[in-house]
Amino acid sequence: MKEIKRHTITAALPYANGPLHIGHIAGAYLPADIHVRNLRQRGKEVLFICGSDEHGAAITIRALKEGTTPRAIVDKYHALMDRAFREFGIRFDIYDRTSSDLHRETSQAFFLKLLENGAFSVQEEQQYYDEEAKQFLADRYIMGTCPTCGNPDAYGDQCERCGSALSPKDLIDPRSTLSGAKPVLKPTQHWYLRMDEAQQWVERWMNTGELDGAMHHDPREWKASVLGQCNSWLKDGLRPRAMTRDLDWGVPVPLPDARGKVLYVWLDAPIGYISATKRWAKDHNADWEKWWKAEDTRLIHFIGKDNIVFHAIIFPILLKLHGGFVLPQNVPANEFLNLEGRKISTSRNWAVWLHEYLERWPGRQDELRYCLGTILPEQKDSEFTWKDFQEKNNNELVAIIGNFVQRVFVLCHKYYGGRAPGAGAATGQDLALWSTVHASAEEVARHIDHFRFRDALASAMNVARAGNKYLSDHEPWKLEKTDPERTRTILANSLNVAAVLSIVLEPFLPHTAEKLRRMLGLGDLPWAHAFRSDLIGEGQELGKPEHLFKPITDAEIQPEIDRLHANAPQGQEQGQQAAPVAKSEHRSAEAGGSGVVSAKATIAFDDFAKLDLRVGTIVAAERVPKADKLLKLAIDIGEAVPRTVVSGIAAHYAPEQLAGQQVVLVANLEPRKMRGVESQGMVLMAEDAGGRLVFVQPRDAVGPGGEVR
Ligand code: B3M
Ligand code: ZN
Repeated sequence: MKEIKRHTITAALPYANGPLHIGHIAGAYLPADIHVRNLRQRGKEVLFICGSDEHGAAITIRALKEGTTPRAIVDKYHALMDRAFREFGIRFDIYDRTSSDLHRETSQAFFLKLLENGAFSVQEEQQYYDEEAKQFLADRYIMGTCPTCGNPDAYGDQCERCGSALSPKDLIDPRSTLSGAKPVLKPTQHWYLRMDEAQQWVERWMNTGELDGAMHHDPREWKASVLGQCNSWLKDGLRPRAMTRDLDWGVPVPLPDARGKVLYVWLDAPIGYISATKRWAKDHNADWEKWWKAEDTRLIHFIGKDNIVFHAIIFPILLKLHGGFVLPQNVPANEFLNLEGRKISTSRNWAVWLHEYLERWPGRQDELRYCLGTILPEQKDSEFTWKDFQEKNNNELVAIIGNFVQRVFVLCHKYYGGRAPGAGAATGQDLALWSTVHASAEEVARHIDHFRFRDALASAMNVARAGNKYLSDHEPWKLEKTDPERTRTILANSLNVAAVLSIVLEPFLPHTAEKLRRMLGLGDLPWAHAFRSDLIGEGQELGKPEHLFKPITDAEIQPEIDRLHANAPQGQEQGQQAAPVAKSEHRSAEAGGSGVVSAKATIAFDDFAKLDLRVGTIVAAERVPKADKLLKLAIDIGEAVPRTVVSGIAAHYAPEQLAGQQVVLVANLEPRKMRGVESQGMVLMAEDAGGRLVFVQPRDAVGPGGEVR
């Protein structure tokens, strides 16, 4: 692997169809900002890229719902997010947007190069068309009766009542959500990315780090959760994926025979990182290409877990098929942040919106940065509560950092007129102090390099803990009377610990670090200075003591908790856990939601007890003619004749893969005809964040007919 000369750091482009919430910040943006700030402290060449993702069906649907235009929606939320990021201290080099002309040109040129390189196969398919609205209908624009549970308002891609993955053609009595008319099937063609042809090299690259015969990266540095999700996709086999859509909002497909078609949002959005770089380079009269094409560039994508396969499989395939681009050295995706015991849900307003926090807690960005920094969902989902926010502010920020700095400054003003004292000869305790402080600074850097930002923040706090303990152990406020000389040394050391603290806090609490530097009369210091103990010279004039943090009272925090519950819709106000269901809203990756698990009304145990759930074994499977998402399964549940079940899994499994697969069957569901086949039950499937369906099955084999309860 070549010596790295520069770092291109991207953070997922948030959909411009709603405001940012703390889940977005903990998922991708705060980790990225910490990483970038520390790289800059170390003098590295860094470009930090982000922007609004302004295409995709979610935005057009929201515009329809609000009776406005996609342009009005994206303009509103792009401005809101840009301002919120800036105020919160997420310091991108550029926060761009994908509805720009430069992005359109960049994406279209990228598409044409892919076409030229043979990256696509063109496939014709029958798709629903609304003759009144005169447009083809994306899945979410079609509603109808769910073939599985009879829900009359199922969507073309999913039934939200029973969770079935559907395709528009499975719906009974489909209707267009645009005009209400019955849509007709018309032929349409789409350009499919030949992902299947990339299977081999992606597998090797992902698991050995090898690319084109050379070591590209060390896969041991990738998170197990990221490798796990990618490998489960690879195990199923990469399949061609449509890279164009029949939509009128997006980047037009630059081909004469593709009128009315746009690039699939997950094709154009990642290219948004490149067009943003070009925009930045134009504005700074710089070269954009070295940030994406030079082999000594390190590319890192910060994202949430519902974006993994798009950044670790699909975008690398696009970059490689285009040619000339570097591939990501790492994709350190975070898991999800929950809120007060429930999944954050934009649709249910169960969120702490960043712009609202900034309005209600002015000047207290770092209190939220700190609390989120201590609960980043790096290895598993984590939880934000307002009580925890209050306690961490009071017991850590105020009691450790605030207390330490305040005492040093008050004493230096009291004894030395606000000027730094000089240190005398160091004792063993002084040396022990500095060894702890410098070791903690070393740990901060090491943890950051491994994307362990929670640990890095804890190590940075250890610098303040060490200073606080040193003061408490030596009690200079008493010692001054009997040993002024020793007191001078203690306070000189303490001031210099505060100076090191201003360096190690910078990546996490930049507003506090800046205040501290101002109080100490320091400018920006390079990272290397964190390993010194002489940053504040004798006689240096000190700023006035400032309270870096204020305690938060119950009276201040309770309204936040009340507001959250007041905004939660009926059925959730008791704060009970939303009923966990197998399907996560994987559409967040496409529809700009927030990766929530759809919550359902609470049911009585007796309702559940009516279900007859049985373990079964698939003994035969075949496709259902003219239904590209349905398979007909023969499932043995210990009865004389295997059950016939029609299941919407054809896009996820080939029939020949399924013989012997154990499943859980809802065995007492009313039989239902689907495409002329009577289905005698339903197979339970779980959907992962990447949208893949996996079988719910017993961990160990269970004989057919085994009851599930
Ligand atoms: N907007 C998905 C999301 O907001 C998508 C990320 C694009 S990054 C190129 O979750
Ligand atoms: Zn249904």
